[in-house]
Amino acid sequence: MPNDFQSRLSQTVQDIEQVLEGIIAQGTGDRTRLAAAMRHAALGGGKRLRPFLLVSSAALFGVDRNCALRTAAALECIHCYSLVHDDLPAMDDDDLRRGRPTVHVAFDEASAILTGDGLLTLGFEILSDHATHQNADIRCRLIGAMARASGAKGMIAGQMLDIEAEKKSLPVENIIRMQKLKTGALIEYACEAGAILGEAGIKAQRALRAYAGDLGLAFQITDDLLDYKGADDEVGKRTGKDGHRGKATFVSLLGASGAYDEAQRRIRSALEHLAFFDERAEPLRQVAKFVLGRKS
Ligand code: GRG
Repeated sequence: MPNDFQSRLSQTVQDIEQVLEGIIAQGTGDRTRLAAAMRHAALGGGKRLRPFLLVSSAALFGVDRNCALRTAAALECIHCYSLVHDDLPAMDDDDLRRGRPTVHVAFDEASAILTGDGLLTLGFEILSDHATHQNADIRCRLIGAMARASGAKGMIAGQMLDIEAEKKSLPVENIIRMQKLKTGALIEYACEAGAILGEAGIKAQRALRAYAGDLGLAFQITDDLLDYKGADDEVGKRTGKDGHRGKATFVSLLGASGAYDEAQRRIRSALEHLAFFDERAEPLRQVAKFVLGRKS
């Protein structure tokens, strides 16, 4: 593995692309319209931040990289499904994602719903596969944790709170609660899955959970900041939407500089939680700094 952060990240981007290509071809029969839409949604774009967090967490415990990459591909399928459904007219009604037309624009609305459904179920199929981990107990733990993170007590609950919050003014504690579910749950899963694969001890699990909790919030704050001051072509999606919709965000509550200060505070705290680990946690330290300075 290369040593510096950018090379490590690009290596993971390439590896995940390859694993996803194979899995989508295998899982769909390849030449169908559904396969084309799933490829559009999941391949050739995105920062692959969650996969990077997962393989970097797993590497702390010397987990086989192929197992980590397959688990990371499952997580990315679930993340991509959430983006496809979030972009639908009934949700955020977006026409641009990862610098390309969203799935319902490039295909049609019904295809986008099915594409999301296909990616969601494919994610769980990958986790249940013997090739992901030979130990059935570990596979069950990965599946249970994924269901909790992505389901009605995790990401979906966060999305519902987000929809209900439109045009309301919310105290910062409620925004934190909503964002911990909507965005944080999958980021926390990335680190939790690394610990499950590595059969980590309780102290390591706690340290990783606390790190991921702070990182998830910092990630959401930088997302709000990009929406506030980023440009569509640089960010790869429509910006300025939160203000337009009157959404309560970290920026609307704290102002841009207050929000940035809060993101910095969260990143400092995330780094403190990593003090438990040795130099093998360096990629996790670097990704925390990357989140603070990200431009997309
Ligand atoms: C299941 C409909 C449904 C929604 C779930 C995750 C989510 C809720 C909606 C996604 C919309 C969104 C913009 C959320 C804010 C933060 C976030 C998840 C941004 C996108 O993640 P990145 O920046 O995207 O990691 P890439 O394209 O790099 O993978």
